[in-house]
Formats: sequence, structure tokens, C-alpha cells
Amino acid sequence: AGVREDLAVREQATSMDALKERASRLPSAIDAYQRLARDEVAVIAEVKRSSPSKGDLAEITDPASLATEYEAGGASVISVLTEQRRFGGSLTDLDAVRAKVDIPILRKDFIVTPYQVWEARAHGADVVLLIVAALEQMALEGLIERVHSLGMTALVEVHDTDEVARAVDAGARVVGVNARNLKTLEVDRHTFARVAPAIPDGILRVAESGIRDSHDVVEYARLGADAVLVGEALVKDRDPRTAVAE
Ligand code: IGP
Repeated sequence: AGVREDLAVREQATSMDALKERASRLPSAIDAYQRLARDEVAVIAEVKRSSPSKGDLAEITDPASLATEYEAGGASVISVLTEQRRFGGSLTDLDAVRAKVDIPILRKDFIVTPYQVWEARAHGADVVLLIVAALEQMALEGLIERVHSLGMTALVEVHDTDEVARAVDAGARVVGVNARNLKTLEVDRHTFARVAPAIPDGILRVAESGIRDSHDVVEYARLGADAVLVGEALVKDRDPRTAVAE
């Protein structure tokens, strides 16, 4: 209900037509699928101020300069949390990052309506997160279609093999396996090994959450990950090379 209230307020502030108009004046979305596919193991580096499980992670006074460091350090995609209530993010952070980096940007939020997808595009995002567990099948299908029609990429998040099947049926091209259980907030590092084999070839496999260092990255690469999504460890350390090196 909270998400929908926030949306109602914002929809009054900016009409769908205004968003479409704004989106039409921007350069086309960057093809993140290609970027993620071409690296041995790509790093999606996340601008993350705080989290429900850990509270404040780091004082990020300038999200754009953090993102610039990530880009210089070899990240393939920058993830920006825009969820306010639990993660302390905002569209302002997204705008600031877009103004400074040239690589694809993922809008990380609980996206449940086409309005939010347009909003992401209007603010320069190339990728959006869609969480299978938060969406009914019809809604998931419709959102993936909308994302692709805007030239964007959907990172479709799953936690188990049933959700992989739903993601694939709905047309996902990039599937993220989240090691963090959304109910208990605990990280189970065996999740990827259990779930990723159910993802068909040709669909990119992303390992998400709880990645601590390069050893974790090497292990996920060995298990077939095309990319890793790293928040906390990078916000604290800042250099994606610590994730990709060795
Ligand atoms: C990053 P971590 O443990 O490296 O900070 O996790 C990312 O996976 C996490 O922020 C995340 C997330 C989400 C946040 C994955 N899925 C959905 C909010 C909503």
C-alpha cells in the first residue's frame, strides 16, 4: 500500500504525458544486455545509502562521484537505488548519476507499474529491476514488454526455480538470482548454485547480494554467472577492481 500511495502522489506531480515527452527528448537507452554479455564476468556496481537489514551503510554525499569511481574502476553497469523509505534513495540520485556516467544505469526500486518504467526512462535509466515475487504473471509480462519496447533491459529477479520458470515464460533476457531472502533478509550463498542451472542458455545470469570480495566473484563466475551485482561491499570499499581483480 505504501508504494502505491507514493506513486499516487508522484503521478499527480508528473503526468504520464509529461514523462513520455521528457523521455522522447533523451538519447536512446543503452543496450545493457550487450555490455553484460561481452565481459568475462561483468560487475553491476550499486549506489546504496542504506538497507533494511544493515541500516546506514556509508555516508554518500555525492552519488555521482561514487558512480564515476565505479565507472573508472571497470564496472559495466551502475545500479542506483531510488527507493526512499527503506533504502534512502531517490530519483534525484538517479539524475545526478546520469549526468556524470556514460555506461548503462539500472533503476533499482520496487517497480510494479508501467508509470515507473516510463519514469525510469525519463530519468535516463537503461535498465530496471523487476522482482518476480512482487508481481503477478500478467503484470510481469506486461512490464517486461513495456521495458523492451522502450529499448531498455529488464533485470528480472528470482529466488527459486519456480520463479525462474515464470521469468522465462514472461520473456526475461536477463535473470538475477538474489541470495537475500526478501522475508528473512538473510543471505544464503548457495542460492545461485541451486537456482542458476534452471536458467536457459542465451539468458544472462546475474548473481545478486551478499558478495564480499573477489573470491566470491570468482566462485560465481565458475558457477556460470555472466555478471554480479554488488552493493554494500563496494559502497564501503569503492573500487570495483577489488571485485574483479585476481
Ligand atoms: C546488492 P549487497 O548485499 O551487495 O548490498 O546487495 C543488491 O543485490 C541488493 O541491493 C538488492 C536489492 C534488491 C535491493 C537485490 N535485490 C531488491 C532492493 C530491492
